[in-house]
Parts: sequence; C-alpha cells; structure tokens
Amino acid sequence: MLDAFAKVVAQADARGEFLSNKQMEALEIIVGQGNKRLDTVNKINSNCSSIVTKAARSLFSEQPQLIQPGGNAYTSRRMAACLRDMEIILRYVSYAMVAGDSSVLDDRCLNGLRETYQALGTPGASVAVAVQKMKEAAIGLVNDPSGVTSGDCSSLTSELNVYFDRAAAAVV
Ligand code: PEB
Repeated sequence: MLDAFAKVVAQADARGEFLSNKQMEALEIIVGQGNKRLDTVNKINSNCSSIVTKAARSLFSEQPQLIQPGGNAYTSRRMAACLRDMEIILRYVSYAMVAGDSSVLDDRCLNGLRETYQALGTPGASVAVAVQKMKEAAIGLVNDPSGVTSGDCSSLTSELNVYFDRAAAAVV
C-alpha cells in the first residue's frame, strides 16, 4: 500500500536516484491541493450512506430482476451483502483519494474481486453499474459548491473518476 509520496520514493529508490524535478513538481501540486483533497474525501465520508442508497435504488430500478425471487439481491441477507459490498468499494475509493494513489484500492479491495463474484454467481456487470452510480453521486456531491470555498476541483474530480472507473472495470 503506497501513497503518492511513498510511490515516487519507491520508484526513485529502485533506480538509485534522487527524486526528479518532474516528481517534485507533481508532489508540489499534491501539497498545494491538500485541503481540497481532504474536503473531497470528507464529502464522501459524510455522505457515504446516501451515496450507497441512491446508487442501489437506481440500480434496482433499472435491473428489478436482482430483487425479485431468484435474483442476486433477493432476500434481505443478499440485499445486505450487496449494500455492504458497495460501501466497502466506496470506502476503498475514499482511501485511494486520501492517499492520492490507487494501490490501496487495488491491493486490498479489487485484487481477486472479479473471481470472488464469479465464484458466488454474483453478476459483476451489475456491480460495475452500482459503482458507476456511486461515482455519479459522489462527483455530484464533490462538485456541489454549497458550504465550501469555491475553486477549481477539476483535477481532483477526474482523479476520483479514475478510482471509480478502476473499481468498475475490475469486476466485469
Ligand atoms: C466481496 N461479496 C460477497 C462475499 C464477498 C464479497 C467476499 C461472500 C461472503 C459474504 O457474503 O460476505 N468482501 C466483499 C468485498 C470485499 C470483501 C467487496 C473487499 C475487501 O472482503 N448482489 C447483487 C448486486 C451486488 C450483490 C449486483 C451491488 O445483486 C452483491 C451489489 N455480494 C453480493 C451479494 C452477496 C455478496 C457476497 C448478493 C451474497 C451472495 C450469496 O451469498 O449468494
């Protein structure tokens, strides 16, 4: 598990070199955007249940067979497992966002997840739709200007997009 700083240190150490100017500049940007990054993570954390609920409602309205008898989210046990999985994925996306690096998400959440769903008979494509819907909800909240100092968050929202897309791509 790496963060943006540990990652460039590991890369430089592997070559036996000091950090390059390019690497230093990338870290300067990260430091400069530090408060915005933490605001982004805070928005996700404080709205996690509404992000999950909204996405799940939308998924089940588009794919009602999931909650009908025989469906993969039918019975409250499976529904609970589904909502829990969505929350786990969102939590690891939030960790990646705070670290500025996807390795925590990759190593501790996505690694082997496709195979787990295949073994369970859970439709990965539907999980991917759920992740995309959480992405829409989370980005909408991050872009909501109310209650925060206005500024340019485009690079942070595109980074957040990448983590959600990575999670969605990992389960299909
Ligand atoms: C991954 N999910 C399930 C299981 C595991 C995971 C390991 C089996 C054990 C259990 O039921 O708890 N666990 C989860 C995860 C990590 C982890 C992400 C990462 C670290 O440790 N059903 C649907 C939807 C989808 C869904 C498409 C969007 O119809 C999910 C939610 N996951 C789902 C369901 C089960 C499950 C388990 C329904 C239960 C499957 C079953 O027992 O039939």
